[in-house]
Amino acid sequence: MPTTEEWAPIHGAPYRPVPYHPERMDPAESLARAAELRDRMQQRRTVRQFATDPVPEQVIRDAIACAATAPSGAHQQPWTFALVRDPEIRRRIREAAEHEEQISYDGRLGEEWLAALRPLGTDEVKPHLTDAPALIVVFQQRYWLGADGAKHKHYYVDESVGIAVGMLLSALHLSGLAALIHTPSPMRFLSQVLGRPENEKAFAVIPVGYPAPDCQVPDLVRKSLDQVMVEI
Ligand code: IYR
Repeated sequence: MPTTEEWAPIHGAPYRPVPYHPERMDPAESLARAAELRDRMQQRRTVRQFATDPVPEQVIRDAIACAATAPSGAHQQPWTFALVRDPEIRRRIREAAEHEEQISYDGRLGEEWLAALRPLGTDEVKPHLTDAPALIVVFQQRYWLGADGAKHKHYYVDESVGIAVGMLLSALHLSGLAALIHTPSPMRFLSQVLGRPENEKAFAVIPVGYPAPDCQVPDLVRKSLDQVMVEI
């Protein structure tokens, strides 16, 4: 488990700012880039049917590096991204996830939740966990351990990890890879299967790969800009 020295050189240190002067982008270029990013992000779809083809591993590493630039509460960076490629470990994750999902879809979720999921076509069978060539299991670090073994709180952990995962999904998509946020519930088995320390709690399992040749997605419509934005 990380100690003060290993991860938190700024903890308790005085404020010592450094200059930050990024070159200002020409507004015309800003406009063009924003429009292009908007259109490319509009094409992102959550994929549940993956090809088993391998993906360039460095793309995944770079996407995780992008995610790890996310802002976080008190800059504590309370995340761990476990990259899982081993087929046997993926098989065990699938087995445990499908066990929990079976109970969920058999009634644990409740009628209202099941009705909300119906148009998405999800069920307890999770082939993506073994078909996709890689899984990124994201853990949130609820606290950190000081050199003396004392537990220290992390701040805004849900928000910080949520932002990092958003950046991860964007980076993967813009690098040409498909992904899925999978949240089997409860997720405790992930800590056991992956041997993670007790300060870490699983946040999501993200299969990453290429869509299968016969991949299908639900026919969803996104809210328009004026449905999601208010100008005040
Ligand atoms: N975790 C389950 C159920 C599920 C819940 C929501 I909210 C979704 O948007 C999709 C699925 C599953 O992974 O099937």
